[in-house]
Amino acid sequence: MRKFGKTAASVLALASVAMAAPAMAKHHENDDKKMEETAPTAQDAEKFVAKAEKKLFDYSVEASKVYWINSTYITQDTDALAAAAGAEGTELSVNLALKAAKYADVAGLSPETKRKLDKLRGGIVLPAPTTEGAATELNEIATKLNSAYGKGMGTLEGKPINGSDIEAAMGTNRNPDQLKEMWESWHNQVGAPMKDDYARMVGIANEGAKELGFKDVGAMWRSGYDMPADDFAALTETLWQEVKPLYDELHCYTRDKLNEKYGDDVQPESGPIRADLLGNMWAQEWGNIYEIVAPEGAGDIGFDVTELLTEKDYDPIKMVKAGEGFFSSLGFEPLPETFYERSQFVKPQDRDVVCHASAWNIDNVDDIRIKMCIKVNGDDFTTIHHELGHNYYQRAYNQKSYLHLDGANDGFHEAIGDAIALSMTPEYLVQIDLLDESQVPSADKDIGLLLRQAMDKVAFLPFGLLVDRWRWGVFDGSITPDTYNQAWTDLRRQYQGITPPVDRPADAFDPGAKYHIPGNTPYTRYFLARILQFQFYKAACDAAGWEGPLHRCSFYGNEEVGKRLNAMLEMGASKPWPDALEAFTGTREMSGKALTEYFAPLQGWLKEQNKGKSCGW
Ligand code: X8Z
Ligand code: ZN
Repeated sequence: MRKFGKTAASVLALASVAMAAPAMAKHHENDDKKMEETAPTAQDAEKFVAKAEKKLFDYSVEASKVYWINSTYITQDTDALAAAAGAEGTELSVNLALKAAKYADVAGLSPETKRKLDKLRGGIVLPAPTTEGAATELNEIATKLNSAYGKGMGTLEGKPINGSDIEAAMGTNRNPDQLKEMWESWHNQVGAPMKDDYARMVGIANEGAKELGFKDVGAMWRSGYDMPADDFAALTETLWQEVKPLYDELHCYTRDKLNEKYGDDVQPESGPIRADLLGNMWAQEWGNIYEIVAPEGAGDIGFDVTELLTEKDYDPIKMVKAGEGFFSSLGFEPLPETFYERSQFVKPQDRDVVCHASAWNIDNVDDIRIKMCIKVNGDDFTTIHHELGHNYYQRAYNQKSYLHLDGANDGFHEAIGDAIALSMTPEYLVQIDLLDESQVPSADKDIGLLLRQAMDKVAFLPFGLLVDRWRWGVFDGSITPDTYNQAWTDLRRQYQGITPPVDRPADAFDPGAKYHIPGNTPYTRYFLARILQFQFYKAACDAAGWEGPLHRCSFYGNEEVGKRLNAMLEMGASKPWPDALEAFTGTREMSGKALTEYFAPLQGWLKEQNKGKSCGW
């Protein structure tokens, strides 16, 4: 089932789990006896893995359907069904993880079996301890939090406004009082009520992680990257330091423009940026306020994707078809009919759903779907490509065995569609008839094009990092319920240089207002993806023989690139991620170099603009 960007169900990183029927329980007992009587052999381990994969596969197909229904029709009943399916899955996956640990040191294991045992042991997003009732309580809380987010409302001018509408309004509204109202109401109404449940959930999951031999859940999450967990944490820091100078320049320049527009009372000249002014509820991507920062002349890029979509009468389906068209141009098979029949493209009017976008693989074969509440705007056009990247990845590796039905690491899975979307250059928009040839910005607008991209891509980097810096702290106990909110606000200030538009009350729980916290979706994957997508894009452009400035490259229609990409995708999780990276890019290192190279002309320009200003916060 593996859902990307999904939730409640995401209690298992292993999409699946359970099936505990009595016959099977008996079988486990026999296995256990055997292990006690005679030392297990490598062959026993292989047999165990094969059986585990079958159980997980079967469970995942059933559970995915339950989760799908819950996410697209939130009621008490579907919550109960999802929590029950989740509990079954937790029990199955924990049971298998405990057994996998016993096989880990068996002599003569093949690298493949060893790798699968590691995945069984470490691949659970939220484990529960084997204590009676723990899996049930954990899943009831996780389902409740996920659904609470789906049902969440804020206010605008005193009137209720739902999640997808408020998200879009934060992108277009320029009235600082209304922005503040939306920001504050969303954080108070959605986040705050979750705090106690969240704390309880963390306690249970940590107990589960300890039973499986991990220090805490965060250590378990960090163990999934083909390297020691501490090295992985260090790697994320190294990557951040590579790109931080670029972020700092962008922050300085943007703050200045906001100060010019709104004045000192709304956005002071120094210090952090007010979080609600950046065109996004979480200040995670700033592209929506491009018009505020666009430099005269060079910044006048002459088009805006939202406007183009509207002018050309795009509707949600037409947007999805355009996304599919890109993949088809690379030689990928068309999406199955069932994709169009079964996906949720727009928000149903008559019921609560989880609007946060996700990509689903229901049957681990070809029943792939997206779940979105698409609006006709540039953000959702990009998100469609992002989600389709997940679906094409899922389909490319569907021949693999269950424990290899995944990305090389989770950052890869998040990066594929984004790498495609980087190829949506003005020239590409002409090719698909969204833009007229006469509107293609000339080379003297390059800074504008780069700045527009940086507002989304570079601005995201510190946010991508801090969400799990916060969660790692929560799981290791250095952040406690008393300090949940202050620690979140402090990290937002430290990494992003932003500040809430209003003082936060003592009972606030602002992290809960970001989907992935109640949805229990690990977030470091998006930080990695922001870096990796530039590595993928550059490799694709090199393979296409592109010689101009990197940001003008589009590999649309290049089947050679498609073949190479597919070679990486079809590996799934069968090899350590450096092997997959090497297959497509020729390097075994994740590195910020491709990203900084892409933005190099902009970085020089920003430095120039910021001369004499006191940057930082
Ligand atoms: O959650 C997502 C996707 C689903 S996997 C829409 N993203 C992150 C977010 O929205 O916070 C994509 C970019 C970052
Ligand atoms: Zn995603």
